[in-house]
Amino acid sequence: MDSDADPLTAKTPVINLSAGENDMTWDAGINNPAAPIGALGNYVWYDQDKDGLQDPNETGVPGVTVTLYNASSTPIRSAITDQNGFYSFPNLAPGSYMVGFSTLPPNRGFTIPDAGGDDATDSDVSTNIVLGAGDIPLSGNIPFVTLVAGEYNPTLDAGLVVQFPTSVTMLQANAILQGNVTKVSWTTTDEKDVNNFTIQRSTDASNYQTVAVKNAKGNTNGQTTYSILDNVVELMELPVIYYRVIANDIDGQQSMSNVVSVRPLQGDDAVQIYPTPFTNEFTIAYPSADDGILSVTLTDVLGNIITKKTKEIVSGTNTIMIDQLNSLAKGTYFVKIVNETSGEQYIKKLLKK
Ligand SMILES: [Ca+2]
Ligand SMILES: [Ca+2]
Ligand SMILES: [Ca+2]
Ligand SMILES: [Ca+2]
Repeated sequence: MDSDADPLTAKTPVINLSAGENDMTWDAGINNPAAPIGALGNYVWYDQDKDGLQDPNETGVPGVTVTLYNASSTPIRSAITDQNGFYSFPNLAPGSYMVGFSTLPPNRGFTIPDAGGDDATDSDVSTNIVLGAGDIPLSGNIPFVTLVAGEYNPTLDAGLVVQFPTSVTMLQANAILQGNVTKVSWTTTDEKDVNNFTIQRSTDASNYQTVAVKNAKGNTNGQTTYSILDNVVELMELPVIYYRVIANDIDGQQSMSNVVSVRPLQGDDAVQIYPTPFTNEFTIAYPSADDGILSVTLTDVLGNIITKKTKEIVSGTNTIMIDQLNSLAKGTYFVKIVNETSGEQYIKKLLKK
């Protein structure tokens, strides 16, 4: 057994490691009783399979701030993990030390500590874990270790795992009537341990019944869109049908979407748009049960917004005019009407002549 560490800096020469490699052959000996300096370190890595172990295919995490605390929990030094995820605190007198990790990459938490029974290949962060928004850790510490004279302890490691905010960050629903079938679609952002979705329907916006259950992807980074079809042939005489989507987590936690609606009856108490096709302008007659805010967005078939208007509405029928459309090219457009107060949405295809 040799010693690779420089006795003054307690650093080894530059070691070239390929991604994920954790070279255990670099050791620091205790062969210099005249200058018994200690050191500790040394690794922060992505624990991709979340087993708490440093596996050969897993890579280091650069840029993590590591803080060294003395026996009275006072921070005395800090370091940043290098491009391979390594850090070290050389030149340490014998004593008790604690190491903390902060400035983690976005949406990362700490993996399970002390897995597998080998301190050289596990993660040790288990105390002082400070949680931020969405219960995602901001920082966490390894419990105190004692360094004897000249000891080098490279086993103080931190494994990071993907951790998204609880449930889903956002659950946005939409509904559109296609003949006798409602297409209910919804978009999630950053799912975390979502089991499935319950799609519910109501005819009075108060009592809901489940009409479908759809399995979730479970864990996602970014947006995912789902949809189901609901046959409403027996409900076509109703003025309005409401829907909502509930995300069910594995642990039973739930998140609910906005309420959306479709209006099978294009009668007196439903949204009317005239004239269609339109030329320079069209008017929307929107019956509302309550006071609120209505937004109207006109888009082309690609979803590009032509114009958007917002208006305060009152209980009863409200009209809102979209004008100055003369210069618009002939063709198909969509108008999306959203009751910003109740969450109801209504989408209608329009023709410009
Ligand atoms: Ca692992
Ligand atoms: Ca351990
Ligand atoms: Ca360890
Ligand atoms: Ca290590």
